[in-house]
Amino acid sequence: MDWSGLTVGVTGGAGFIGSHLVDSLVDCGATVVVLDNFSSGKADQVPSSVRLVSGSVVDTTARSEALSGCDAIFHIAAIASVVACEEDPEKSASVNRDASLAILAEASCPVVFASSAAIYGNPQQLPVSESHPIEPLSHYGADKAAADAAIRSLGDSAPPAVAMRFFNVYGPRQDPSSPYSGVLSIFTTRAVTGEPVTIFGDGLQTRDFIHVTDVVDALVLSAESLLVEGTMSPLHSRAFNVCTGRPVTLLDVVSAIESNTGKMMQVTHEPTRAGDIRDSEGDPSALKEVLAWNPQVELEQGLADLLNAL
Ligand code: UD2
Repeated sequence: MDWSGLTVGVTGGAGFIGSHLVDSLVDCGATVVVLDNFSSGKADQVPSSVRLVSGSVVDTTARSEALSGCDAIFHIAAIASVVACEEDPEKSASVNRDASLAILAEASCPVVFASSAAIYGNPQQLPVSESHPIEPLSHYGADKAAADAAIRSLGDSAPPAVAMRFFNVYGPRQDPSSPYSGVLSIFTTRAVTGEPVTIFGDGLQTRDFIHVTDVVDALVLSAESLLVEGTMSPLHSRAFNVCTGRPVTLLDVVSAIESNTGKMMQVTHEPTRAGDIRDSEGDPSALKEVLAWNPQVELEQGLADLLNAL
């Protein structure tokens, strides 16, 4: 779709997922406004043509400055670390839940919300489809679940909105520097520097890794559906998994990195992290039914691209 003439607000647009989304929207011709407080985002990840509003999503004035008058809003900003949210549940509630509910209440245009697989808690069956019970194990999951539920309870008089439940997103610009960074950003960086990696547990836990470009495609296509069809869109007032349905073990990940670099990684094992989910595998079929979307990036290719860029 040609987005020329449309003004689009992206919260968290300077961060890992948000900045890739902004690049894509700019390529589609949109005029983009980013609201980011740079707690984890970086201004140099945002194209210079984009208006940057520096502020938090909890700040009513900053929200209004960035988002009022927009034709569509992508609400991506969050405290994305489960551990950080456990350490400061009040902050998680205010950023991840209350600000999201406020954005929904204030919006007069389509809203695409970044929800999370964390809302499901420990899977009761695999793959996890959208009808799986919502039983978050963490404050992060519970706060995302509150906004996800608010979207699913919207009626047809509300502006169109959808919740997109991200599984393990990876790709360029994911910060490897914290112990709670995405495992692929840590492992690829260390494979290149030759530093050892730690596997928590036996390495047979599985994750459904999805490349950030496939996530961005899902976000843009979902917004297009809401813009064109409004509340008649099959996405309105619903939630969808954003995943590949192709889980891999951490040991598979290490092997894939080793065959790419031709070097053995130094791997040590430590006990399983508290609260770690053993297996995660999403069912992407609902999103594939409503959008012309199919994840394109195979894990081997995504890892190769990451390693080449380092
Ligand atoms: C992901 C999300 C989190 C939340 C959660 C929901 C990321 C970065 N985090 O957490 O926000 O949505 O899913 O279930 O996407 N691991 C190691 N060594 C390391 C780092 C990690 O063995 O150095 C393990 C870790 O114990 C886990 C797996 O790798 O078993 C994936 O860890 P992660 O932090 O990348 O993501 P996850 O699934 O805990």
